[in-house]
Amino acid sequence: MVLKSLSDLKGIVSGKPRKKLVLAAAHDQHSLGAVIQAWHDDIVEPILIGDARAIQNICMEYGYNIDGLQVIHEPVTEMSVERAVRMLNGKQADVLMKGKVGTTILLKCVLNREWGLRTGNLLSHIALFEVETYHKLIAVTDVAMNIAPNLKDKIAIVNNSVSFLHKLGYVMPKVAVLGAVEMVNENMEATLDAALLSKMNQRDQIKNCIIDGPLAFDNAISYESAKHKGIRSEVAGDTDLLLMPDIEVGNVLYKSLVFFARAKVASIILGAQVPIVLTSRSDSEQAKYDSILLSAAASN
Ligand code: COD
Repeated sequence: MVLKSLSDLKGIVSGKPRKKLVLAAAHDQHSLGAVIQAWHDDIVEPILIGDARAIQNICMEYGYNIDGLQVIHEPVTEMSVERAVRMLNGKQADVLMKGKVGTTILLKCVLNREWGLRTGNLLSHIALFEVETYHKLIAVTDVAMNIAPNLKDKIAIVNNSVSFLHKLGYVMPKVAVLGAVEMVNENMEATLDAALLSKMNQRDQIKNCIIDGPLAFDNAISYESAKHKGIRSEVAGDTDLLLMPDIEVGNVLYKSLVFFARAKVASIILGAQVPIVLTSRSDSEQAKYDSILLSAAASN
């Protein structure tokens, strides 16, 4: 199966039981709007942790009805995140969502050794983009958590992403490992890692996907461009997942797709005890709603 638009995610979650979602630092209008919509659509049952007065004020201003929802008053941001994470660690809910709090604060709580959401695996971020100029959704990893992944980290990131894509119905996702060029250049580490990942895939050391790399961005997403350069590849021009060399490249691509190409996006953290909805504070309410859908699709 191949997904063409983020609204296809609704088909995947429909009929599944509602997920209990904890919104940490819930006093944020876009996050509240998205969560309440997902509640009305029977996708989640939210628990709001944050500044209760600020939450009430936002709801009054925007006409959100939260009667019947559990609201836990915790005005100190760090404490509201800690309470949310502890609740998930205690298996009292299924999904964590970031509200009005910085990414680093949230991730550090998630990684807390005592009460965090570690599993022993590497945690990684995945974003799914709907871009008008591409024939299907395209996933990008890691644009928000792992800063400079080494080869071992990249293997874990691919495995996290591939398992997740299987949950969405992909059988053999096509993975392009990006570099600045499509040839191995001994001075460009990203191309060396890409070649190793491809070979590991050929030898079945990384399974259930087709990996090719290094590929430059143009030949990863354009069949014409790959053909023009004489690249023979099952992945080129038909990529499902782009593996980024590092967070800077990933984050710039993310923002370029959203701001220049007006792409729609949904994103979550994988590999923790539960899926974590982690969108940028500048992301739209729609992006937050679609990310909630994605977390429900990822949740067991
Ligand atoms: N998965 C599992 N464990 C991890 C991971 C991971 N991805 N990252 C770190 N750990 C573990 C380490 O093994 C170690 O035990 C502990 O956590 C601390 O590791 P450090 O010292 O490398 O990490 P921190 O705590 O300084 O930072 C972890 C962050 C995730 C906060 C850091 O990597 C980070 O800031 N990432 C980028 C976040 C960001 O700014 N994104 C912006 C884009 S919107």
